[in-house]
This record gives sequence, C-alpha cells and structure tokens, in this order.
Amino acid sequence: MADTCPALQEPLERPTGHLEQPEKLSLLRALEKKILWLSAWTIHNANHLRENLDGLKVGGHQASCASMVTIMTALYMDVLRPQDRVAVKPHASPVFHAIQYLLGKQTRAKLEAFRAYGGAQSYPSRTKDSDDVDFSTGSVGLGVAITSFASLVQDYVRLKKMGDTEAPPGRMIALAGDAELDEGNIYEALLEGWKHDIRNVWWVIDYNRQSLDAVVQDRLFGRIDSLFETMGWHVVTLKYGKLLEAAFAEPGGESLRSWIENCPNSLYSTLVFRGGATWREQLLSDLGETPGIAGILGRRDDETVARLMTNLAGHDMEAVLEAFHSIEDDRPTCFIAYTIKGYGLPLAGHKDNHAGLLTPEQMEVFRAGNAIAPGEEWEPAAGLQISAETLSGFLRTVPFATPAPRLTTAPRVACPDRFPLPTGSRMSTQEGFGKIMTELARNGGALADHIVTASPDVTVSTNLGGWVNRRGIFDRRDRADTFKDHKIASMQRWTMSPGGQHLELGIAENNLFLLLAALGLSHSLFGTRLLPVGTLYDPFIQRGLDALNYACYQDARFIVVATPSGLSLAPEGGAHQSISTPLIGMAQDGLASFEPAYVDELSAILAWSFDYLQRDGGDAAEHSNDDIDWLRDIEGGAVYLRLSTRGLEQPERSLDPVLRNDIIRGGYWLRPPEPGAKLAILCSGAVTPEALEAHSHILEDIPGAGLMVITSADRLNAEWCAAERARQSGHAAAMSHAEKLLSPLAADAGLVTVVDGHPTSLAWLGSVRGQRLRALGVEHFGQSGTIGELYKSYRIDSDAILNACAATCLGHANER
Ligand SMILES: Cc1ncc(C[n+]2csc(CCOP(=O)(O)OP(=O)(O)O)c2C)c(N)n1
Ligand SMILES: [Mg+2]
Repeated sequence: MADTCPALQEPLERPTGHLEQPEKLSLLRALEKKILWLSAWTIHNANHLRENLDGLKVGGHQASCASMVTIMTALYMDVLRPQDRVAVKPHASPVFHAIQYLLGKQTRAKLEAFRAYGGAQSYPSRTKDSDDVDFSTGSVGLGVAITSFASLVQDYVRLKKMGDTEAPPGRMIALAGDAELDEGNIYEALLEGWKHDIRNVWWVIDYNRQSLDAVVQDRLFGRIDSLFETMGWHVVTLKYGKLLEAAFAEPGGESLRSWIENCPNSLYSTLVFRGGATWREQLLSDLGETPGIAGILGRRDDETVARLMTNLAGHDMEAVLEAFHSIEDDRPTCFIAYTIKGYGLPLAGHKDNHAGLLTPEQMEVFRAGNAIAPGEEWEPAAGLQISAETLSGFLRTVPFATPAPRLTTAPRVACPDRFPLPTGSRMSTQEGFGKIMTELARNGGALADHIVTASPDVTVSTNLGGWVNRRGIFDRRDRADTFKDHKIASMQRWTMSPGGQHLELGIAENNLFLLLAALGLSHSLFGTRLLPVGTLYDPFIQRGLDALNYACYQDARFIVVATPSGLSLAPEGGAHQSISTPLIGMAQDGLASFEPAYVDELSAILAWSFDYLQRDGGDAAEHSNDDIDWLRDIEGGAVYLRLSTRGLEQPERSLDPVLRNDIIRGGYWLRPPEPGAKLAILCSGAVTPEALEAHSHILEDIPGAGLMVITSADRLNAEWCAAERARQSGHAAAMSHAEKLLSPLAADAGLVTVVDGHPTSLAWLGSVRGQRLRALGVEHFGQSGTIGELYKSYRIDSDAILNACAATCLGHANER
C-alpha cells in the first residue's frame, strides 16, 4: 500500500504562477468536499470497520468536523503561510489530519488507525502526532488562548533580534469552537493580550451555536463581538453566504433576512435537520403573505431551498476566502463564522449530534453522494470532477505545504553546573533564588540573555525584583519608570523596553502557565531558544493547574518557581498555604519537581534545570543500550521548584560532584547512618531544622541513626518505579537511587518521613525495602501563627518527629 498521499507521490517541485480565481475556487470547493469525506470516513472507519477489542465506542466527531471544513480548507489550502502557527479546535482533529494527508504530511496508515494505538490522535497533539501539529489542543479554551501568548513570544524574540528577523512574522491562529468562549481563561487571555498590545493573532470562531449538550442560547453571543472590540480587536462577522446575499436582493428578500435574523437557534437547527420541505412549510406559514416570498420559494425546489437557507458564510468558500484575504494589517482579528454543526451530513442541525455518528446506511448514501467507489475511499481524486494531475498540481502550489520543516529547533545555550553561592549564613530558598537570579543578571552572558522571567503580579514577593531591576521589563515600546524619573525612592526599577527580559502579567495563573507554555516552545515555534522562569505562590499552582498540565502535555520547557509554600509562610495563614503541591509535582508528567532545603542544593538544581530544559533526546545515541533513561534525563522536560520563605542556617560545605549528583537524583544523607542502623529520619525542604533537632536527640538512644534530605521525592520515586520495571523485564542488577541510599540501614530499620506538605508524598519510601514507616506532614488547612506554633499544631515539629521515631522503633501503633 502506498502509505503517503497518492496525490503527491511524484517528486515535489515548487510551483510557479498563480491560478485564476474561478479555477482556484472550484479546486478549493472540490478539496472542501474531499476533506469532509475523508474526515467523516476516517471516523467511520475507526468506529465501524476496525476490530473493536474493548467493545467501547471509539468516537470521533463527524458533526464538529463538518462545521469547520470550509474554514480549514480555505486556510490550509490557500491562506496560511509556512510561518503561521495554528491551534485547531480539538474535535476538528480528523479534518486537520485529512488536510495533512492531502498535503503529503500524514500517512494513510495513521488515518486508518485514527484513535488507535500509534494512529492519528483524537485531538491534535504536538508530541504524539507526526504531522506538523503546532499547538496541542484538547482541554477547550486553552488552545485558543495560547495563540495570544505565542504572538507575544514572537514579538519578544523579533524585537530582540533573536533568530531570523528577516523572515516575515507568522500569524498565531486559533480555530475555536463557539462553546470554547465559555471558558474563563479566554477572557483572562484577552485582557492580558490587550495589555501587551499583541499583534498577528487571529481567532476564528466556528459559530455553530451548538456545544456538547445542546443548541446554545443566542443572548450571550450577542455580546461577544463588542467584547472583542473593547479589547482592541478587529471583528469580522461572516454571517450570510453568497446565495443568501443574492436572495436578499430579490423582491421579498429583506423580509427573508429579518426572518432569519429573528429565528431562534433551536428552530433554525430543527429546520436544518428536517430539510427542504419543512423549510418551505415554515417560511410559507410565517411569511406567506409577505410580497416576494412566494416568488423566492417558487423559483426553487425543496433541495435548493434547503441549500439556500443553510448558506451561512462559514460554509461559503468564496465568502470565507474574501474575509481572510481582506485582512492586511497585524491587528488581532476575530472572525465570527456562522456555521452549521454537521453541515453536509445527515446529522446537520440535530441537537444531539456532537457525539453522533453516521450509521453504515447513512454512510452508504453519503458515499454515493460523493461518487466514491468501494476501495477508493482514501483516493484523493476519487469522486471529484477534476483529474488526479490537476489536483496534485494544485496541492503543490499550496503555500503552507512547504517541503522544509515548518517547526524549528534551536541550538542549546551552555549552562554551568552550579552558580556562585549567595553569601549569608541564614537564608531561605526563596531568598537564595532571588540572589542567584540577581547575580545572573549582573554577570551577563549567553545564559542570562536567554532567560526570560514572568510572574502574575508576584514578581517582587517571589524575590525576582533584583533580576528585574537589572534586566528590565519587556514592552513593545520604551516606557520610562516615572517614579524613578521623579527620584522617588524605591527598591524597584521598572523600566520597560523591547530589550526587557521580564514579562509582568496580571494576577491570572492560567495566563502564567500559558505564557510559560508559549515561551517554552519558542525553539520549536520561532527557532529561538528561551529559558523561561515563572514565579507564583505555591498554592496557586492549583489555580492554573490545567494550563500547567497543558504546557507539559505539549512538552514546553520552563522552570516554575513556586514560593512560598506550606505552613512555613506562617503569619500569611491558611488561604495561602499549600498542602497537595508536592503530590502534584510527583504526579505531573513532563515536570521534574524539587523541594530543596538549602541554598547550595537550590543552586545545583537550578543550574542543572537550565540544561535539562534544553535536552531533547538527541544525545540518546551516545548512550549504550543498557543506559536506560529512567529519569528522562536524556529527553529533558520542565521543572518545578517548591521553595520557602523560612530562613534556615546554611550548612558550611562545598558540594562535590557525588553530592551534587545525589541532590539532582533526589536525596542524600545529611547525617549518614551507621551500617545496620535501626532508624532514619527522611525530611524534605523547610522542616529540615526540626528533623535535625529530632535527629540529634535520637542519637542519644540510637547512635547510628541517619538523617536523609530528600530534594526530589518526584525523581526518587520515578527512578525507583523504573528500576522495579527494569528488574521485572530481566535487568536483575537494576537499582535506583532510593534503594542505594537506604541500603546501609538494617533490613528492619524504621523510617520517619516529614514534609511541610501532604505526608503521602514521602510515605511510599517505606515500600522501597519493605520497612516500617511513619509519615508526618500536613493534611488540613492551616491558619496564621508562628512557624513553631503551626508545626506543633500540625505535628511536624521535632517532638512529633521524636514521637514518631519512638513509635516506629517500638512498633507502637498509637503514638499520637
Ligand atoms: C475543559 C474541557 N471541558 C469539557 C470538555 C468536553 N467537551 C468537548 S467538546 C465540548 C463542547 C464543544 O463545543 P464547541 O466548542 O462549540 O465545539 P463544536 O463541537 O460545537 O464545534 C465539550 C464540553 C473539554 N474537551 N474540555
Ligand atoms: Mg459549537
């Protein structure tokens, strides 16, 4: 079987010359028809023609696809340029893959395996699909919003003249379902985009007035265009197609227009579903007495009446092309394209069509309508009134379909293995972070120049102020710091310019993570390596969690610094206290998380992180087959640092390479146990002083007891799980860092873990060697107080640790 698209099997040759408009229009209409067929057939094939081992519905969304076929055909086959980047409505995935198939970038095998293992993905995925997905989508709203942040990133790199500034800028385009506009993150992004004066963004709204459950009410959407306009967007409404516009010009046409304008969505949808005869009946009943209407209807048979009444501009190729090509400036533009969900399919207009599938019988009728013979389902030219040569000739002229890869890469920026240690014997990790960043800003160099920071209105309170003072705030225009000009004393110098390296956001954590996602894809979207660092308060990770997950899902590369965290923020109190974030850090794929106790640990972790962000598996060939990438250290990823404002006495030591490696792998012995020791305390982050105090008391009774500092429960756990899997697959000698660390202890030694976060994050350590373990941590919302009061109240103070040690050693069950 020829796996790539047969239309493009001859050698590729770039085209010359332009087609005349009518010829192009008829080719685009033919492609529109083909793309509707291929998307519907791909879904049909997955649901009806493949073996179904689970007995589960495979799904796919034929109606959602049909809604967008005209728009996407016009864009991909004519309007887009290679530098444009598109976030496709999740449920239009089959349309996207069909287009890529016709353009020679998707295989037939993957279409046939749509929604199957290794096949084209349900929703376009940068990491799982192989056909040039720019932005993954799936969680509605996020794909739309990321395009505004991508445009900001494009401006950031272009204004700094990083990368290829000769090439024209791309348009960042979102193809959105109308129900996506119910998601609040859209409006957060709109506001932020306005503040940053974003350019070159298009949002194309597939306004089919249907969501998943139902036909939606019209009232809210009446507000949408003014909302965009208020935010400085240009709004283009594509309402009526050419047929309807022509009919409106006939006698009685204006009455027909006002009838449609006033027709409730539910009635319109019902009539679309019922078809021509019902349209005629309804129009005659409502407008039969109106002069001209009888003529309009009389001159058309039922099928033509139906075609006329469903001729919304979002399905009118000419109208769609006109609208897209009319835009010549870089102002953000929102296209509201009226469409019909299921257009061209028997599902059209039915309120339950979201998950609806054509029955095999309906598919046969649809096949006949498309003149596709059995066996020719995947043939590009089958059923079209144009020859295979004409089609393939045209596909070669499509500007978007450049043979060169559209997505880019960028060289790595060299990173040191540590940063100079900030001075100060007592310091918090947050303060240490601020000082390291300030030093980086001061010392300059390539690493500092590629770092870009961002924060949702907590720049100063997360200690980024020193960095910003030196590196400035990014703005498209130079803006003075008025306070500074007026010589008003302030620690903060907030000069804004295109050279600035900090992006100041309003308070919206979703926006922070979407921006980090866009910044963290800059090497792939714009060919420029950026090293993004975003700061926020740790509890508000949960506020932006879906966007954080979204960023990781696309394999964006960034460091998120979350501080303060846990009870250790003490007087700030319960609402700002985080409990579950250590668990989030462990469970989030694509994110390596750390909770350092001391600033030298942080320094080593941060230096490693800047390198880790840039890894891409490219070095895999340098590693032997046995060198398994258990921690994805070859592949790389994003990083989460959970920091604290609690000042700790810093240890006097210098990190040798072994200790540095242990810190990066997730833990080390701060007080090594004696061989065969019967007890160890394992602590993480800000509670280390309590663990140290408890440990010094324990030594009186159990002289060999050890104290381990866990810098990354996430990486320790990941490596342990990977080693376990490796052993099961026959690598008998596989051993993880956690196992090695715990090996000096007696087999029946007791363990006590303590963390200023949920105890479960360390509790698994008892399973590593099958040891008794007491896990201390925080399970309930906290309140204001001193650290001492709170640690005592929530039982993570040194007394509680001592009690847990005693109970573990004595085997008591009820030490509390
Ligand atoms: C955050 C989120 N919530 C819920 C869903 C489930 N869902 C998928 S599509 C959809 C409605 C889509 O309606 P619309 O955006 O108008 O797309 P259409 O299919 O009508 O083109 C919903 C609720 C989702 N994908 N993401
Ligand atoms: Mg919709």
